[in-house]
Amino acid sequence: MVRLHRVELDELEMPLVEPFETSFGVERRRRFLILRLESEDGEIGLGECVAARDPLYSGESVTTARWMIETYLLPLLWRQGALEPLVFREQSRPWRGNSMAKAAVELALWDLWARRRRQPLARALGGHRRRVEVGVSVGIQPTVPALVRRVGEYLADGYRRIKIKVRPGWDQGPVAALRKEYPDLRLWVDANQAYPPSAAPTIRRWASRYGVEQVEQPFPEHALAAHAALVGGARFRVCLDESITDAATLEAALEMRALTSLNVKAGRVGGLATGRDLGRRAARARMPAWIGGMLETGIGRAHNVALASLSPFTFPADLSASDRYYQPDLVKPTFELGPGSTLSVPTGPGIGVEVVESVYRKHLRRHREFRRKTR
Ligand code: OSB
Ligand code: MG
Repeated sequence: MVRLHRVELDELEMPLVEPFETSFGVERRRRFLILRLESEDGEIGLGECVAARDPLYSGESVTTARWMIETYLLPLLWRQGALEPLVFREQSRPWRGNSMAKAAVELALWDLWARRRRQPLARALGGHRRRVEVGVSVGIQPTVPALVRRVGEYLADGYRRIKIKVRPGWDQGPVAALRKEYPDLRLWVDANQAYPPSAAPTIRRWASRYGVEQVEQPFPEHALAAHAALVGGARFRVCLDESITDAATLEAALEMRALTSLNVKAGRVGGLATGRDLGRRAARARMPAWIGGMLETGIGRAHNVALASLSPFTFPADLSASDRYYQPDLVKPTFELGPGSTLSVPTGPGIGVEVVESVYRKHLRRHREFRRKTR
């Protein structure tokens, strides 16, 4: 395979359409890295890094991801020459953690790999769906009536599955109000680890009473036993997000029956190949899996939509239309909500979307370029 010619590692900051509040904080503007690889034959590959400005969702941040990419991962690409995503995954495996940094590189390699074959990324990954079912993840709102109104707007837009962020003090009230206003609503909640294991009985009570279909990551990342205890006898699904970082953590959680639904994010698990593998493992265990989101721009969204086109991912994804996050988005064409609460899977080569240079330049905060050393 051809060698790497040039790399750009950019830091951008983009305002979200509205603030996104979770149990771990509020994001108003998102800071993130975009990696652009260029091969010697002039093909490119794009990857978005989902590490946030601060290490709140996981231990990684924009700064640690930049350091990891510059110090360990790029030297690997220059050395190995072969720009194969699966080779990269094996060669970067000895370095622990840093999954979001690894994923950014792996995503860019997949895009490059698929573009060089003139193949849509979805097909390169083995996906078959032309449209993927999606929902919307709604942040904590200032008041319950504001939440009910916001959800009503998303339903009017055509979203058919709503996930709300919860935390102690923002759970029962909001869920009860939504159930009262929208009796048929397909409702999920996500706590991002905000509850102590002792909260299990109260969570069970309100989730059952108000017909919550799925409770995502109520307890801390390593509290698998607490999640298993909640699974026992629950009428709702218990979904793991932060707890599952690789095949080993998924197998351990399956063994313990600590989950009944799996959120897969390429960034959290180190890339698309591992995300696909986790989906297959879930399917083998007859466990529904679905693709989560990290407020990506159209670049990361395109990778996520491609992954969501694979058969194990049967539950609606946390991948909403571009205008739910950024206006305008970084890419063309943008992602639009289609019939049946779906996004269509791009059919062009690679991720199938192109960067809008004017938007990109407007939000660019830091630019670094690396080239192959000529001798
Ligand atoms: O836990 O799923 C999460 C966003 C940032 C960090 C963590 C999470 C989320 C979301 C947003 O829920 C999903 C999306 O991108 O729409
Ligand atoms: Mg989550």
